This record gives sequence, C-alpha cells and structure tokens, in this order.
Amino acid sequence: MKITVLTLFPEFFDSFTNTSIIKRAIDNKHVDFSSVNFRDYTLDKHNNVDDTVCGGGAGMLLTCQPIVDAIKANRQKDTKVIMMTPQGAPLNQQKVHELAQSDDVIVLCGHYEGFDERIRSYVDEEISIGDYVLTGGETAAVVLCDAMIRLHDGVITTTSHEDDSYENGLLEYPQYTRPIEFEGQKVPDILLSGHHENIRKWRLKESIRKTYLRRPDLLDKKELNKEESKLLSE
Ligand code: 6GU
Repeated sequence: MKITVLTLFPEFFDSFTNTSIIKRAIDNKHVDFSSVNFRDYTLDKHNNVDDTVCGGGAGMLLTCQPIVDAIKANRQKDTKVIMMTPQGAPLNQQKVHELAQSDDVIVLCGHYEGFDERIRSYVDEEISIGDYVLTGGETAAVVLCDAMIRLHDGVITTTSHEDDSYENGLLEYPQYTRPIEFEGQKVPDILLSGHHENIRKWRLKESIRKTYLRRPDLLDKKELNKEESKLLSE
C-alpha cells in the first residue's frame, strides 16, 4: 500500500514512521509512506497557501491552487483521495477495512479554519476521527494511517485481528499474565484450568458483558448469534 500525506507539517509524521510496528512495516516494504508539503506547490510569490474568507468572518482558509496542484501531482489513475476533516464520515473499524483495500491513497490534512469548499470536488472521501475539534488534520491522519497499516498481511504477526476489539462488534475480553496473584487480585481460575472450550465461552461472555456495560450502542448494531444471545440473557 502506498500512502502519501499532503500537509503543511511533513515533519509531524517523523516519530510515527520511525517507531515500533509502523517503522518495521515501512522497512519491510508492507507500506510505502511519504509526507509531502503542499506549500511546495504554491504559485503565490510570498509562498502563501491561505487567504481570508469571502463574505467576511474570522480566520483564514486553505486556497484551492496549492492543494489541487499537490493532489494532481501525487495521484495516479486509481489513487483514493481522503480529506481529514471534522465534517467527514466517522471513522470506525469497518471504514478502516474499506479504505485499507486501496493500493494507493492520498491523505489530505488541513489547518487553520479549513478548506475552500471547491477543494472537496477533488476528494473521494472525507473522514473524521470523532466528535471533537483538533487544531489540524495531522493527528487524525496518524490515527487513520496506523489503523490501515496494521491490517496489512505480515505487519502484525503475533495476534490475530479477529480477537481485536471492534472486529467482531464486541469489546475485547479481560486478559492476564503472570503473576497468578498481584496485590490480592487473582487471575480467574478458569483461565488456569486448561479447558479450552470453557475458556472460549468465558471469554465470549466477558466480551458481551463488557460491551453491554460500556458500549450498549455496539450491541444495538450487532447481530448476535444463538450462543451470544443466550450469554447476553444470562
Ligand atoms: Cl479529521 N480534523 C480535525 N481538524 N479535527 C477533527 C478531525 C479531523 N476529526 C475529529 N476532529
């Protein structure tokens, strides 16, 4: 997968691409990541990329020319252009799977008060990471890129994605490691029993319980199978 981030702050992504699993995914060529400064594309003699709002109002807007030229210069025929904006579709794990199907994406990050509306006609998808406002799209782009990259084959080898929170529409069950007792808190006996089927049932039940208590909205959306419905009613 190729990811090109268009941003005024390409250095923002340095620690993201130089740390842990994402660094390894790049080193092992699972992902080709670059961040490009769209200021490099401005034709303005003072290098500006923003201007005042037509009709008046506070703040500045990103102008069409540098951004549209940066998109055109960095896209191929099949590139998906994603704009990070609080007005976008809410990001969830299903959306991450969808977007991670693309072999080539451009992720556009805004700053200041936002984008000239006409830029949106050059964009395939607008994505928001939640109902709160950030100073810029860069932090949101890191979230989106991390979630997409980790889904690629070979990036994560130690765990299966199917057990992750949200993959099956439920929150993850509680997990423990040694010691068996820590400051009076014990690992549940069943996890030490070696009885795999009972452990599987306990984990599913705890997943449902945690989801019911913390995120009932997820249960409303999920189609429970027979076993899950039975556990929920217990
Ligand atoms: Cl994608 N951008 C900004 N600036 N704020 C946000 C966001 C994105 N998602 C939630 N808040």
